[in-house]
Parts: sequence; C-alpha cells; structure tokens
Amino acid sequence: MADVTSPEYDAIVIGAGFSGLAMLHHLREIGQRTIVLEAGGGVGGTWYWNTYPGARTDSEFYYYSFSFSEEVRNEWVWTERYPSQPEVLRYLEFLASRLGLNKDIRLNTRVERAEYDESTRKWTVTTDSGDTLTATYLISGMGVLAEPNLPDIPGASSFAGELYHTARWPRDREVDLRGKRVGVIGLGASGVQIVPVVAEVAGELVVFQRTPNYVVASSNYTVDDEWMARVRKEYPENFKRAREHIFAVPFESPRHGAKELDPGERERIFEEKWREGGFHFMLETFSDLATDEESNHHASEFIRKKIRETVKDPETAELLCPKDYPFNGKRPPGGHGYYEAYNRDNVRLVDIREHGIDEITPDGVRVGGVHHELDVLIFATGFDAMTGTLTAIDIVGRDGVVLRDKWSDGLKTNLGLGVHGFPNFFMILGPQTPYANLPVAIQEGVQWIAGALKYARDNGITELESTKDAEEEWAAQVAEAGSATIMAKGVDANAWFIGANVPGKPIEFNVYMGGADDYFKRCDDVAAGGYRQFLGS
Ligand code: N01
Repeated sequence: MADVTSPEYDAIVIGAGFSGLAMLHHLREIGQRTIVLEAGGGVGGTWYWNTYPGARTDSEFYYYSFSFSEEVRNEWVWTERYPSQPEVLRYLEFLASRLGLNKDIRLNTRVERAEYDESTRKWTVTTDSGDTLTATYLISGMGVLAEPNLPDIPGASSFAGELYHTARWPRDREVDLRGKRVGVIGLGASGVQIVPVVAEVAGELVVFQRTPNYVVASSNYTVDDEWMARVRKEYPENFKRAREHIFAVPFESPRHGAKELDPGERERIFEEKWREGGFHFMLETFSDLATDEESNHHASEFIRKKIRETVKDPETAELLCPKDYPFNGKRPPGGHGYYEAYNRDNVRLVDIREHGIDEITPDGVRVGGVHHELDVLIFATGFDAMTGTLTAIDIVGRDGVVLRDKWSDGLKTNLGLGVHGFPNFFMILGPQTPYANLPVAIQEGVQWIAGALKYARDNGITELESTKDAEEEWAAQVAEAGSATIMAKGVDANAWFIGANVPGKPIEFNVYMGGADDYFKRCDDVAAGGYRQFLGS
C-alpha cells in the first residue's frame, strides 16, 4: 500500500467523495499504488460540503449507494427513505473505514495544477502547500456539482449580516437562524430543500425567486428492519436493473406515452406516481415526458394544478407556477413540504424575474425599489456544473495545452472518460457522461477505468489516450441526443446541464441525454473492443 509521504504513485485520484473512494478501492484491487488527494478536512465530497439545513438525497436509499462491496452492503443500515446529508456522509465514512481506504487519502490537500511530461510519461501534481507528487495516471473524482456559483449581484460584498452559500455551509459551528430575518436566493434542489426547514425556525423568511421550479413532492419515511433486509437481498438485482435504465435507477420503464391515454386514465397515473413521489413521477408515469411537447404539457399542467391546490394565496401560487419552460427543462427537485412552506405567515415570496435584484445592501436586499431587511442571506445559487472543478485548476496535457483552453469553444471528451491530448488522464463523471442517478454512474465509471488500466498493464500499453476522431464523434452524439429531448428547453430555464446557469459559459449539453443504459453499453463495447478509441492519435 502507498506511503502517504512518498511522492511516486501509479495513480493519483483527486477527490474523496463517492467517486474517489470507489476509485481507490478498485485501483487497489488491481494492485495500483494510489493516493487520493482531498481538499476537504474529511471524506465525503458533496456530502462533506453541503451541510445546509434540510440537505438530503433526492434518490431513495436503495439505489443511492454502491453495490460492489458485500461487507458494506450487509453491514450498513439506512434509516430514511431519502437519507439526510449526515446519514450519507456517515455511509461514506463507514465505506472508507470498512474498506481500509483512509490510509491512502491525504486530507486538507487541494490540487492546484497537474502537468503531463511527455518524456517521462508521468503526471506531476502540485498541491496548495507546494508539494509535488508524480504518477502514471491522473484521475479526477472532483464531482459534477461541486464548484459553487456565486452570482455577481451588485453590493454583495457590502452585506454586513451573515452570508452563506449552501455548498459552503459552516462546518465548525451551528448556524442559529432562530427568530432571524433570513433571505434565500436560488430555488434549485438546494433552495427547495432549505426553504421549508429554515421557515420553521426563522422569524421571517424572504424567498427571492427568479425562475420557478417544477417541484415534485417526495414523502420521506423511516426504513424498518424488514425493508432493509429485503433491500440487502435485492442489491445485486437492483443494481443490474439500474444499469439497464435510462436514469440508472431500478425502476420499471413506462410503456405508454401521456397523450396516448384518455384524460381520466392519464390523471389516475399521474396521481398514483405523485403519491409515490420524486423520481417515480418523473420516470414511471409516461415514456415520452422528456421527448414529446404535448405529453410534457400534461405533466407540466398536473404540477401547476398541485401548486395551486397546495398554496393558499392565489397570487403566490401563480408566481410559483413555472410557465415559461416545460417540466424537465430544469432538473426537477424533490420537495419535502416546499409549497406548503408558503402558507406560513413568516414566509414571503419576492419575484425577481422581471427586474432582478437592484442591489444587496449592508442590511438587506433591494428589489424594485423595496428594501427587505435581513440578518442572514443564503445563496442557494448552484454550481459551475460538470466542468467547473476541472477548469478551476490547471490541467496541462501534451504541448502545454490546458484543459480549460481546450474546452473554451466547446466540450470534447471521449465518453466523458478521457480527452485527446491528455494521456493517462481519466474523469469519473466527466462532462458528457449521462444525466443519471450518480452512485450507479460512478460505480460503472470507476470499474471501467480500472478495467482500462488493467488492460493497459497486461498488454504493455504505456499511454491510454482518446483518439481525436472518437471525441469528435462523441461530441456530435451528445449534441444530437440532447437536442432530441425537452431538456433542450433548459436554455430558457438557465439549466446547469446545458451550461445556461453560469454567465458566459458556452451553451451546449454538458451531459449525455441518450440514456445511462445506452451509455453503459457503449462503454462496455469500447472495453470489449480492446479500448481502440483510447489508444491515441
Ligand atoms: O442549483 P441550481 P442547486 N439571481 O443551479 C438561482 C443537485 N442537487 O444547488 O433558475 C437570482 O439548480 C437560479 O435562478 P434561475 C441537483 O442535480 C441535488 O439548487 O437561474 N437567482 C436557481 O434558482 C441539482 O439540479 C440535491 O433563474 C439566481 C438557483 O439559483 C443541482 O445539484 C440537492 C442567480 C440555482 O439552482 C444544482 O442544484 C441539491 C442570480 N444572479 C443539489 N444566480 C439532491 O439530490 C442563480 N440563481 C437532494
């Protein structure tokens, strides 16, 4: 096993979240001397950083975990249908300790630069403390929704109260919001989770909404022993089913399109799946909600009806109804009492769609000339998704080309796994990987990468590098698959998956919308064909 003071490795993995932990385990299995470098003070990645009140998964526990370790599967106990952030973090800490991973993880170590030396065929990584480490392989497990997006709102730095971003919530102290005047900017999955929880304790909660979301109700409940025992037995089968699903979840795919059925039957199915909640509504109602405008319209209308039924004040309800883009035009968040929160006397919704925020002042936020006094301001403003972590550091490939520059006029990757010009560099959940339930996509990704490295070693291949042709073909495929979906309307909704949430970022699909099942098959085919598309030129 690697000695953490030694500077020479077979592989350096960046990040100790779901991706980095699984990668380390699988690299050890094939005898690669590996070190994981982690910026945080603990393992967990997303689940280490996102400690904001109300943070929990939008996926149910039985498919939001790994299937590869029988010990972990059998010993770990999930307690909630939608596990809370502390529980997912504990799961990852348990996984790291049960698989003995911690000794090869260096915490509080931020990678600033990685450069490939063509003469030695090694990567040299420089950390924030100035240390350098070298390895044959460099693997990013830096996460897809990890680089916080801080909007450029006039006056933001003048705010004299407490200012937080959901993804950088303080870890060293309790944030006491009791009785305070709290403002929230941003209503994606993070904002939608924090609103109802903060509403319960704040004196006053002011929610600043630019684009309303289609929030799908999710009912949470306790996982009892019987359910846990059944899930343990079903893990391998569940994982197999998830691998065959477009969104990498173990669900049945619906057989009918929404417009094929008469209104009564359509409504019955929408109601039934609404009660099951969350992704069941998105994925198990009808086959064509992501591809057919008319069918999608029925789903969008159904959710608007639910909003109007739930929110008592008609004006607030109308503001909360998305009308300018269809359901799935943004990643739909799961709601836990989200719309109900607006029925509380201490919660106010402020529309900032038309004129935006005038300015942030030392003691509040001014909108349309009205000043809202606040003690605390929370940015739930999301992330520079998919590429943000990779372009925030200098990753330098052949001929001194920096990855960020290579992608400045459009993404180019081979299956989101590798990049031409960057030999022996791999990405777990890189841009252009599928829009899917992430633990399953991560497990597939790390196993594919470990398989490729083993193949290279067994066959005397010193450089694995995407061919130029393969990445051009993949870019075309990603664009074509995306444009065939409703998600292309994400441009009108500032969706992160199309790059529209960060000003100046090129608008293009950052994820593959052709289905996780299709994607996994493509990856299998590349492996079965001897990784030809990764043998350079
Ligand atoms: O971020 P987002 P998120 N002025 O980009 C607003 C995953 N996730 O952190 O839509 C005012 O979705 C922005 O407004 P608009 C999940 O995949 C999962 O919430 O651009 N508002 C939007 O409302 C999710 O999709 C979980 O008009 C501004 C919000 O900020 C992804 O992470 C939990 C603004 C950003 O929404 C991202 O979710 C949390 C400005 N200048 C996250 N700039 C679970 O699974 C931005 N906004 C539970």
